[in-house]
Amino acid sequence: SDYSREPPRHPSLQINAKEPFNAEPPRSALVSSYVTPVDFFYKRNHGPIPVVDDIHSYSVYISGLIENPKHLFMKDIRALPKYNVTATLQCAGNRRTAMSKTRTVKGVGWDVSAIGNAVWGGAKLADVLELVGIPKLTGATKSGGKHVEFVSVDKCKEENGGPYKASIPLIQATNPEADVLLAYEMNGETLNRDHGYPLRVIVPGVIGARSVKWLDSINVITEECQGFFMQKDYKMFPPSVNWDNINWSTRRPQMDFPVQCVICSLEDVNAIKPGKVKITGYAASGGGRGIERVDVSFDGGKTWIEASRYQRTGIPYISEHTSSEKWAWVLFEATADVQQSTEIVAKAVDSAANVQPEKVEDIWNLRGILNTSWHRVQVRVGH
Ligand code: MTE
Ligand code: MO
Repeated sequence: SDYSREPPRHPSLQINAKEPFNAEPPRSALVSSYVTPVDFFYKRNHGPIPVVDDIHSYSVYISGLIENPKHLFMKDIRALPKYNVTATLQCAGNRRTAMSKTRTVKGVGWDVSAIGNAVWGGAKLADVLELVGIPKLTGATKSGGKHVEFVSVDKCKEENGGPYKASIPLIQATNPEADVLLAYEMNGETLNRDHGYPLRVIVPGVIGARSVKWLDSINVITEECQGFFMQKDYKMFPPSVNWDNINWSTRRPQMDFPVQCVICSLEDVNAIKPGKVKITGYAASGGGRGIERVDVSFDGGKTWIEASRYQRTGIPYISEHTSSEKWAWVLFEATADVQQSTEIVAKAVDSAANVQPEKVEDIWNLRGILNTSWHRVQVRVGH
């Protein structure tokens, strides 16, 4: 594999793996703006970054169990109505390093920043699929297509040198309200190479693994995609399953991500002066479920206060409010007087009243995915 044509990257990214390139920003970068700047958006790759030289000849081939297979060029996709969707993308492996501390797990180590919030601009997949004769809100095509598979052009060792792929159900793909995009812009700029130039899928509310970058083709198929990343990875197993007794076919591919929150203004261990401490962080839930509440404890979990939440600075967040961005994270803050060394803890509740698990041990799984345990940071107070 060829890593000689990787794009330039911001020097402050923490590199978790060099080839393929996997990196995350410092925690503090995530709470310095509601929309994560492209440079500070985590980069999660499984192979070298593809090079698309000729944008005019670039096309996405849509075929499979449909009546009118078609090559769509960028001009065809840009001719469709353009939507800007603010959506948080989170890798299922976010916070894996912390899970690995209880018992070793397999996978790239991530701190808490394998997540970002961006404004994605592009065409709705539901509109694209209409161009090949699939009406809105279709559960199955006449020839029995029930899933939409996205195939990339990158080369991954897990696929024996083949491309990265994933699928979502056809009913989600053809639902305009699901806001699944073929995105060519990120934060108002042309999508860059790291994030999928010239075109990527964005599946809001779902683990990042299904938002396929560098889209090459779309297949309408009967069963969900049989690729490695759908069938042999990104599945949630109970703590009793290990590499000797694992049976991948017993679990479904993970789709929606669960409720999550993280304190970003502090590192795992901090030295502070006694007095007022303001903490800030992010909270997000999958499936379009808003954040109902973020609880913060300044005494290791004995007592809790409710954090204030916002999506637009200065405007309080109300999860059922029509103007709230349902696919996007909320930022939160809480302040307390801290006079002695303690542990600060945060946990969120989503609009379906889902809560985060207290202990990472209870959700430990061999692939180290979906660590959503209460987030804890230690502060040592020096007088
Ligand atoms: N698409 C392709 N083609 N190749 C990949 O390696 N990684 C996936 C997904 N789409 C991947 C991909 C994973 S696991 C995640 S979390 C997101 O892209 C990361 O997107 P980002 O690098 O834009 O943050
Ligand atoms: Mo991921």
